[in-house]
Amino acid sequence: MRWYKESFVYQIYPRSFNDSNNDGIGDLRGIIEKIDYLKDLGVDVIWLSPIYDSPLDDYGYDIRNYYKVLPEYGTLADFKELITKLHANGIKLIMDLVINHTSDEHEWFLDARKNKNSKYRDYYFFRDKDEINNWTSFFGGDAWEYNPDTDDYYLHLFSKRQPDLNLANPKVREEIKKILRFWLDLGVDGFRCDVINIISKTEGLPNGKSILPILRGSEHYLNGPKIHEYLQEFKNDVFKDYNMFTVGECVFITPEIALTYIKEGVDELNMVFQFDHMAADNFLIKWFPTKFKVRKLKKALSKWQYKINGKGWNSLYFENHDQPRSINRFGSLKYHKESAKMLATYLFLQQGTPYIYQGQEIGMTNPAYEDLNDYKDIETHNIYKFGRSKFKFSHKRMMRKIKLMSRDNARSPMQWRDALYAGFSESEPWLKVNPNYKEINVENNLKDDDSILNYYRKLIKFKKNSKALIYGDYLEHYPKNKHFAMYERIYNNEKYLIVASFSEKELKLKSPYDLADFELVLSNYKENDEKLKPYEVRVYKQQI
Ligand code: ISL
Ligand code: CA
Repeated sequence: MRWYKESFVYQIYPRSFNDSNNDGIGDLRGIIEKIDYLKDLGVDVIWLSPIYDSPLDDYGYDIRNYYKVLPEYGTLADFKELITKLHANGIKLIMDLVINHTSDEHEWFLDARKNKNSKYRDYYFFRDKDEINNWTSFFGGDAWEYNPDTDDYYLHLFSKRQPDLNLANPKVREEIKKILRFWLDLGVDGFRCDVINIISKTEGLPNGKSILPILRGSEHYLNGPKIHEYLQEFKNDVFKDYNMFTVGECVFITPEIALTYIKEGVDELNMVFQFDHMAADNFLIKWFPTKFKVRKLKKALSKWQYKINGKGWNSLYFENHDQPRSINRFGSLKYHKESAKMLATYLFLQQGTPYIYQGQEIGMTNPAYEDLNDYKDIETHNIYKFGRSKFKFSHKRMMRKIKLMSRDNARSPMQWRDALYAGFSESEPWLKVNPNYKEINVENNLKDDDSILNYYRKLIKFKKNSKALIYGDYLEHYPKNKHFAMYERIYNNEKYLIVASFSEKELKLKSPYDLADFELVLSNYKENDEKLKPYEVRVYKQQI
């Protein structure tokens, strides 16, 4: 059974979720304390961002030891307790799998960088000065770093403390399979595979064609030559023996290429995280805002709905640990509650598995720190340096950008209640809490029947109770309209019609059908009339 199709996934960024021992850092026991909260929300699967031992250059996406839990987060025993308790409550757990690179403190790399004869040398890409290429790193700058010990260079597509693994080496793939089995045998129910479509690089590492300093070389690693071979190997040697699923983070992917991974029958991955809709407000480029974001958002999501339907399965997300909060991007601070509910309904009732990122269910917003030093994310600091030095942008201008786009917007501590540090910890957290925690927090949401959290609970039940909303076909109406979205989901004798306003103004409610033939079954407003109120969403149902 492809159980993931009927599941809601909740992503936890462990460092910022809940701190059980008051050292200012979230931890595994902190998650254990909140299992009831997760159960009441109604989610089926937890995706844990990396909890492995790491020097935290990229907050865990730089792994030092794949078999060990970062001591700040707890122990393997805590992990076992967490998974046992989650399972006892009917919640599954998927781990983050980061295999494009390790930390520069991983024992393989420490040994490899020391001498050319190391047995781990071919685990990475070391090259002499005259052999290196012109590729650039996702985090800005050159993708090669000098290694004084052997007087040569190594490849890193992310930070220089994240050397790329050479998966063309069968020994590396054997190590990965060992890691996969280790966690699966502990009971893990699947993996979110970090930047999985860049793990195969063209042999010989040729120069990239781009003249721009971003993504140069990408034609030699995006969906690289041996990617299918590697994923098939992982599937045949490991995955097929477990009742699990994978979701692959795939950068710069199209639905056509996605299907080469996720098509049912191929099943190299079960879903991908695509980025088309994340580019709707030009955040991928992150420099130039756009006036057409609603239309672009709708277009991107519809494209994936149509092209994947019947062949594979979509993932549905607006937020994760890399993205600013969705209310700031596509909703409204003025209509905070309304827009949070609208966004959830509009997205999650499409075909695919919904992913909720911690805090999204209470409408958390970007913290927008004033001081550059309050940002801890390496990408944020690199972008700042890049903008200042390459484009000569002013400090003020760069701070404006960072407040909008920093990945730390998603990483500020979870807001549990109106108490010091938002109830996340009793000590100063590793990253500042958003000052709006006094209003926006879980406790307030629990008290208010009409809260975002209570709406999420209702919405989750609502979707899970309907085969049409899970499996139904998708048909969009008025795709060009830039103020509202409308689509239907059809399955057997049921039809749902969803209309969602992205406007602060009242809108005329258009419809291709006579709505008198429908029943209104869900909305974020108590009263609904001929006009759509600001950020109003409505779900209509019809038996056909
Ligand atoms: O986050 C991004 C945009 O702000 C992307 O460029 C991001 O780096 C890319 O999507 C890959 O992300 C994943 O791998 C990175 C890690 O830093 C991210 O947190 C992770 O989600 C390297 O492991
Ligand atoms: Ca802690």
